[in-house]
Amino acid sequence: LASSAAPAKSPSSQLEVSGSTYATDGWTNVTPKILSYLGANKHLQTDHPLSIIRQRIVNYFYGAYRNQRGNPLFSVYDQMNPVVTVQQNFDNLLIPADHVSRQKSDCYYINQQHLLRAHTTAHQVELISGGLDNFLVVGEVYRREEIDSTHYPVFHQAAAVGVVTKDELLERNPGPEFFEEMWSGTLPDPKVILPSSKFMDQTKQPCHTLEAVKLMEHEMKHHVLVGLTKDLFGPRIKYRWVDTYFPFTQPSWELEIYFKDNWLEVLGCGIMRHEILQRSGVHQSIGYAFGVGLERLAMVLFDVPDIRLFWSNDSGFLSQFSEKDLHNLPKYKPISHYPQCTNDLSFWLPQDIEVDAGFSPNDFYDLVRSVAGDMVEQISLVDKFKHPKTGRSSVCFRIVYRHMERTLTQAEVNEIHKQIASASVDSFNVQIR
Ligand code: FA5
Ligand code: MG
Repeated sequence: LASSAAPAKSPSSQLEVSGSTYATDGWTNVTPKILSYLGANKHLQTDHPLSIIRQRIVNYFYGAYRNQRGNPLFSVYDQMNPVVTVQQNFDNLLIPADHVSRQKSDCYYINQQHLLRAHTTAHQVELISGGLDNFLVVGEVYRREEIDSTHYPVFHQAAAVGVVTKDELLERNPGPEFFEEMWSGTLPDPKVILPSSKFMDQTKQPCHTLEAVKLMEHEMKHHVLVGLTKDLFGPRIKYRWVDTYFPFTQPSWELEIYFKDNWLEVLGCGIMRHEILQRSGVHQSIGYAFGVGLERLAMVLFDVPDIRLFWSNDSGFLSQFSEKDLHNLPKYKPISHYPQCTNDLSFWLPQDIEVDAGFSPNDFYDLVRSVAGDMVEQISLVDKFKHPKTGRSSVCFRIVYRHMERTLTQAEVNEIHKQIASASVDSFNVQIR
């Protein structure tokens, strides 16, 4: 399937990304549009709502957690290079080689070895190996995603790790002898790659006692994360914990917040896989880790209805936020609501190509982003059809156009729609119906 129009390849098959040069290969799927987000640093921009959220999170950690000398326990890293290796983003975190999250259809690869980080957890192992035990990593992450009001291909995360030694945990919770058993006889062999923790006991890892896990779980959920949630949203915020699975934590949970009549997932967390600590040179310790989406928090805190607004340069949006008053934050006032315009696009895929078998909807979404940018509010795959005689597959996408800052004319939408159609023909060799 030819998609020459999409990836950002130069004729020399090299790509320059934040000052370094990378050879492109069959994995390269970053687009110029996506690369244009590098260095935007919305989380560091004065008066930007994402920067306000970052400061609120950092202030909470600085305020609530101090070491014996009274210094902040957590160190903060907010300018790490978003270009990471496959090892950082996946291998170091025990993400199995065949895990879906590694697929080309889900990540932005620079080449087979490098990608734009898909989560800020990608920096976890290098920081622990460097000797840190409590830290936050804040930055933007990149994922090939569907298009709707709560998903965007570039968004921001704060990922954190809190590691305590056996002795520290003992000191905080003096008493029972069960801690002696905490790292008992069944320590994992660090050289053995475990297939996937998905099939293991999700209540705890074999090397941990239930008591140690429960103590860490309580510390993480009810002190650190509920503490943060209430600090941000006030004591009456409605939340719930949902059991989940991550390859790098066990057990694992998600925190959801009730927002606009729906449960909105804001973070993932869990007890760190012991192998990760072991391989980072940390042995007599247990840790928790979490990763929270800044846009999701900002949407709840400021009542921002659409994730695209965080990329708006409109002064009507930005002037509503001020870093001067971090604890008395205004709700977002919609500048105005511009009308939507909906157009369908149907095409025949090439012979023997089907949805998710040679044609990934995420490829189409990237193409739309490259052509139409933020004029598109939503896309959905509304129909799939296989012709009984020719065997060819046809798809229909419904594209909802709405600009955040002005009214689009029907002529303008038709023109962009036509450009999307012809770019699809060029990139995917499809036939418009
Ligand atoms: C992760 O990225 C894990 N690294 C989190 C983690 C860290 C778990 C450490 C355990 C230990 P997930 O893909 O669920 O998990 O993303 C975490 C959060 O990022 C989500 O809860 C959500 O708030 C936010 N998020 C995810 N995808 C998007 C998106 N497309 N747009 C905006 N926010 C998103
Ligand atoms: Mg999730």
